[in-house]
Formats: sequence, structure tokens, C-alpha cells
Amino acid sequence: MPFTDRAQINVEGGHGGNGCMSFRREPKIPKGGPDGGNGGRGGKVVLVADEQVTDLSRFRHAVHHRAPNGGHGEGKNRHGPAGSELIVPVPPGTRVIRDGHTIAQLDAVGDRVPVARGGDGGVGNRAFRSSTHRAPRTTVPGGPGEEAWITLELRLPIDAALVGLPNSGKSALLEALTGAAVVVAAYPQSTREPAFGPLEDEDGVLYTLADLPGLDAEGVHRRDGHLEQLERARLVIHCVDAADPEPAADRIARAEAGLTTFIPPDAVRLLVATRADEEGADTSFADVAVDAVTGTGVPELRARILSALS
Ligand SMILES: Nc1nc2c(ncn2[C@@H]2O[C@H](COP(=O)(O)OP(=O)(O)OP(=O)(O)O)[C@@H](O)[C@H]2O)c(=O)[nH]1
Ligand SMILES: [Mg+2]
Repeated sequence: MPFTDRAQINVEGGHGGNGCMSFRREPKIPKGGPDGGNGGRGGKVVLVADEQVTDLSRFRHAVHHRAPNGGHGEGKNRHGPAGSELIVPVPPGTRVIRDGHTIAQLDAVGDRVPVARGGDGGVGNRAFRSSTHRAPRTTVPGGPGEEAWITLELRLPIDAALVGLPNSGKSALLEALTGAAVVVAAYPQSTREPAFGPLEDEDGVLYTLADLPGLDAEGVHRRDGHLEQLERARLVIHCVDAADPEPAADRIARAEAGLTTFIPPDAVRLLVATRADEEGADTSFADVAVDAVTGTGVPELRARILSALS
């Protein structure tokens, strides 16, 4: 399923269980007192950041999420059990929006936010007994669970991103730098979706490097380009094909025009020439020159990235 960074879901807490009306009946006790138990509270719905989930695509089909009901009260003062909570796993980086307000940003694995309360449990007739009221027939039914529409927006917690025109060598570079298995192909826009790989510094700290395609050959953000995912990147690496006969300055300007609205103002920038070892390559415009096939410049680029991030 295509990478999905936005979803609307409906969440509903479980219904509270009803209070019970019951009187104690035993052969030797003619007038047993009231013994109807209370209903259990309905379960709540909780969103939890889970590393197994990488985007919001499952919510295209899984729209309604309802927590279990509380159990009804019963005779002999038995209270109904509370409904268990419904855990809805979401990808780390999920922003939770309700009525236009962000109510949570679930970044770390295990971060959680309750989004729908369970209904109150009902009250059994036993609870209404008093010195003046020895045989109450009053009970309270369980209350409804809270219901809401929630918007989920994914902003991936990526540290650095490779961007650039189609066919500029982003995927090949992601693979050379991180070993991630990616689609590398000799035709433009071979990568349609964001791809990721890990980068580890010498202290063992892991960073996420992303390949964010998204520009077309004109430098325009294409539909479903997902360049919004740049929002949290601290380092943006602009890849430019050094072996392309069209002047690099023109291609850089074209790509920058499309990228400008997406690049966070305080992000560190790096201009990288790719295909540096190809015939006729001109790398004079770049901060770093690399060749993903021969490996030229790759260790240097990795060091530059890690020093910018740490
Ligand atoms: N010789 C050489 N070829 C490269 C290098 N980088 C990429 N290529 C080749 O250039 C073509 C495009 O590379 P990709 O990594 O797929 O480019 P991309 O920017 O991911 O392209 P899209 O996903 O289509 O936007 C592939 O055939 C690669 O093998 C490089 O540094 N040296
Ligand atoms: Mg690619």
C-alpha cells in the first residue's frame, strides 16, 4: 500500500455496564436485601507509538476503533468487570489532532495518549439501600463511551534527508551510505515512496537517513511527493548529478525552487555531486563529491553527515 502520512479515524470508548436490580433470595431468609452489583466502566481507546508500524496506510481501511464494553452488574453484589483498553498502534512521529488542536505528538516508541474515555459503569440497586430505604428498586444504566473523529498526521522522525531531481542518485547514495536495500534504476522517478536507512556514529548512536523523492524533472513537488516529511530533518542533502550535460546551476536552481517551502529554516544544508567518477563529470559546484558505484567520497560524506547531526 502506498506510503500514507494522513488519516482520519473514529474512536469510541466502550459502553459502561448496567447496574443490576436484584434481591437476595435464600430459603431461610424471607426478606433478603438488595444485592444488585454495579456495572463496569467501558474501556478507553489509547494510541501508542509502535516501531512495527511505519506509516498510516492501515487506517485507510481500519477507520473505526471501539473499545470493549464494561460488564453488567449481577446479583449477589457482583460488579461487572471494566472493559479492557483498546490499544491502537501508530507509527512513531504521529501527531494526534482533535478539533483542530494537536493533543499529542507520539515520537518515542511507547508514547501513548488516550483519545476516547470509556462510559461510566451503572449503579446497582444495592448501592441505593439506606436506613429508610431497605428495598430500593432504583438502578442506573451504564453511560456511553466518548466518541470522536481524530486526525492523524505522520511527520517522520528523520535526521537527514537526500533530496534532488529525479535520477540524481539519491537511492544509490542511500544504499552506499546505509546499506539499505532500495530500488536504484536508470530511469527517473524510480523511487515513488520515502525510503530509509540507519547511520551509526562511533558511539553507537543511530540516525535515520531518508531518501525523499518527490520532485519531478521540472523541480515541482509531485502529487504524493511527501516532501512534507522534511519538516523534522536537521540536515538536508541536495543531490546533483555531476555527469549531466545540462549546467548544474540551472538544475540546482530548479530543484531549490521546488524544495524551498519544505526545507526547515534551521536545517543544515549540504550540496552533493553524484556520479563524480563518470566521464566528463564536473563537481566544482559541490560541498562533497561522491560516486556511489566506485565508492569515491562516500566515507567523507558519511563523516560530514554524522558531524552535522551529533
Ligand atoms: N556511475 C554512477 N552511477 C550512479 C551513481 N549514482 C547513481 N547512479 C546510477 O544512476 C541511476 C539513477 O540513480 P538512482 O539512485 O536510482 O537515482 P534517484 O535519484 O534515486 O532517482 P529517482 O528515484 O528516480 O528519483 C541508476 O542507474 C544508478 O545506478 C554514481 O554515483 N555513479
Ligand atoms: Mg530513487
